[in-house]
Amino acid sequence: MKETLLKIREEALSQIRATDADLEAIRIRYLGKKGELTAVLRGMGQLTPEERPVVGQIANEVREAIEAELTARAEEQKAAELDARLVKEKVDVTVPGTPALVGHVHPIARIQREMEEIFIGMGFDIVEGPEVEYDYYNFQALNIPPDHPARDTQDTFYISENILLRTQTSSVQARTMETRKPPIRIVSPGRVYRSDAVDATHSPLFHQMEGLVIDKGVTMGNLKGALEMFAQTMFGAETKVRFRPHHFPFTEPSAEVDVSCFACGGKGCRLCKGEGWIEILGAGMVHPNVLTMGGIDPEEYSGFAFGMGIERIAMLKYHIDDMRHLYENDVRFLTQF
Ligand code: 2U9
Repeated sequence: MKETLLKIREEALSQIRATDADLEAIRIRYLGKKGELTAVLRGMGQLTPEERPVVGQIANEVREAIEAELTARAEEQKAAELDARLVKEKVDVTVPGTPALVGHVHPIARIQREMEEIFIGMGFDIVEGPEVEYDYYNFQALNIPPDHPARDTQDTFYISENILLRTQTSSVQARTMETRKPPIRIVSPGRVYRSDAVDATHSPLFHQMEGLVIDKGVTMGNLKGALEMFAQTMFGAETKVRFRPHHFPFTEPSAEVDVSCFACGGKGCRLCKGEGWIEILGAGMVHPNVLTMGGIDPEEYSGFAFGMGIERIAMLKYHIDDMRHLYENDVRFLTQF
């Protein structure tokens, strides 16, 4: 019986130590209710009283040895499994990641912000208003009555008899005159609409920034100073400003305003078409009729106004030769800014 026990121990231990040992199966095989060691213990009744404690002790030692080996191997197997998992699930943190594509501000929005910053620096407020507008604020309040020829040159999208898509952001300024008291110093950036065919310099939707200053004693000199400051900040400190007489219904006197060519310094080049000057905006002193319609006494107050196309400024500054690039949203174009 002693030999049987020692043989069981030897067999069990060698099975436990085998590489792919199924420890639970081995435990059941030797220590389970119907296991080999249990069978030997059951047969101990046949032993003499002297043999019983000796064999009993050996049997206990064998059981303890098998149990200890099972526990040790179980620990080993667990550690080996963990090692294998760690190798399998290893993450190489040095592998380059997938770069996230970062968008950026559209050139029109960028120039608009730049323009806003310049005017904010001069004490202007930014005021916005509706794109669907009354005929009154878009035309009549700006000294363009229903039969005025200036309406013909602004091919307008009408929604109804007296509602339209605004053709200029001056409508915002006409509204502001009714709601604010002078001094007024505002610029109104935003989308405007004209029923124009698309080409390199025209689009039925474009962006404007119009400015309005009303106070006591405002002069054309103030207008020129403000526009000079704007032009020099936008195009460079050497930039000169030139006024040419013009006509607008909402200003009197009126002027078209040129800046000296910032590409050639005024000598004449491709950008300024050999002129040395580039037209960038229209301006003038607010017409007394416009002040009166806005509820402001032209005897007490005077003002200047100006208007410019944001696309035009962006195209000049970035040397963009076709306005359509600004609307097509081709990333090969947009990523250049
Ligand atoms: C009020 C009174 C007068 C705004 C002005 C212009 C001259 C002008 C155009 C330039 C090119 C628009 O983008 S464009 O098509 N604008 O030439 N705008 S004076 O005059 C005003 C505005 C508001 C109450």
